[in-house]
Amino acid sequence: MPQHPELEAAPIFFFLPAHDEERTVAAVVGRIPCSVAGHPVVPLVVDDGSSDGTARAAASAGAQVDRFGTNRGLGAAVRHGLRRGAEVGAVAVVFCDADGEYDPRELDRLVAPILAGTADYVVGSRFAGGSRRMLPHRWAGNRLLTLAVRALVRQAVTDGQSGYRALSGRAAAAAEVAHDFNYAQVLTIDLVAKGFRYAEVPISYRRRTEGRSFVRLVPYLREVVPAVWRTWRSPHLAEIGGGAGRAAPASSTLPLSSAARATSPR
Ligand SMILES: Nc1nc2c(ncn2[C@@H]2O[C@H](COP(=O)(O)OP(=O)(O)OP(=O)(O)O)[C@@H](O)[C@H]2O)c(=O)[nH]1
Ligand SMILES: [Mg+2]
Repeated sequence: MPQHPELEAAPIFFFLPAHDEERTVAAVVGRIPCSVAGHPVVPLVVDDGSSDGTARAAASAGAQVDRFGTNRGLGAAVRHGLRRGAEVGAVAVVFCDADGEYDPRELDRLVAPILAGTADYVVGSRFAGGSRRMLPHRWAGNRLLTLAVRALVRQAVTDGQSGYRALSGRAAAAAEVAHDFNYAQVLTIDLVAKGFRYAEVPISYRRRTEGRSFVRLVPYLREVVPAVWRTWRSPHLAEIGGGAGRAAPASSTLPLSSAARATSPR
């Protein structure tokens, strides 16, 4: 028997994509638990070409920092974080925004279905536990895109744009983020089409009070709609059960229809 079994356990890798978040990033890092269910938690900040002191603030709060020389976009930052988590052999790879909207202290909720072996991809839903305070136009945009993702993946998605998610190590290794701009919709389509089991857990949410949001409706839709279409039509996904017009093979904790089949992840 090892004397300190927690030191033997595979880590949970928790990264924050961050662009110009020097005012909030240290507090978010500071809320990341040191361990969950005996798994040490490794914090990383992916500094996406910030022009402020984000990297310094993150490092002083105790996170590793990977820094892009230029701003590549949120999708690129998340792709990088997922790859880093897969490389270290993490049992789960988790990420949330660096702006303080999500609470890293709820990490145990996010990883519980993965550690229990009942899901491979867990999204923290701001709506699963009742509606949250969100600006009306953001709420409307969220609903619209959530319904679109829900229709494509045929899972009971309630928050398609959540910025708080957890993936099993295998899901993180297999995930492909189709564009650099963001990940929200394409990551879900990619993983569900590959047969990874989807689940949601309720999370808390408070609106950003510092820094600057990168969401602007027209540029957002201009980037996201073609990327969603490309991901959904991908011949690669079609080969493995996803792709246009095919039923997603993954199961859900909240099945939309009894037709949803449960399959093992690849
Ligand atoms: N603005 C921006 N954010 C990025 C980029 N790369 C990484 N991020 C980080 O991605 C996370 C999500 O960005 P947000 O602007 O908060 O997006 P959002 O949460 O959908 O929008 P808000 O609700 O207004 O905060 C934050 O932690 C950002 O710092 C980028 O290229 N631009
Ligand atoms: Mg945010």
